[in-house]
Amino acid sequence: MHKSPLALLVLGVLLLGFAACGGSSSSGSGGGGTSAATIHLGVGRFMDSSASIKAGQAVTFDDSQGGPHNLVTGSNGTFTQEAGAPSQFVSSGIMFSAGDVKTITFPTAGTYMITCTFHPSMEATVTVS
Ligand SMILES: [Cu+2]
Repeated sequence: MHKSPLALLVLGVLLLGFAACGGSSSSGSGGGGTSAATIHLGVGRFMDSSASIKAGQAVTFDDSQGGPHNLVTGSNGTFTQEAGAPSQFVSSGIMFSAGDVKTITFPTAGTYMITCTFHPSMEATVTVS
């Protein structure tokens, strides 16, 4: 049994897609939305407390000058399920180590509170119109 040409083509496109995304926070064609705002993470705090984007655009969470963080939707360090929030925001959080830069697409309009399970005083709001 051998792989069909179509399966190989799909695999190739996937590999190219990963290669194109590697190491870069900017998103080009395909896949995620355009990064329209940046929230900088410092040591134990958000350096930007809010961001406003349009549905389908992305927020870049830039921890290049910060420390370890674990972001969830919610407030006061506690995860709260928020309808329409990006699927990456799960109860176990989005882990950041110092130097990480992650771009997250928000597909659905709404106001999303984001906090850090390590630092409950960290709170930021992403408004998606
Ligand atoms: Cu934190």
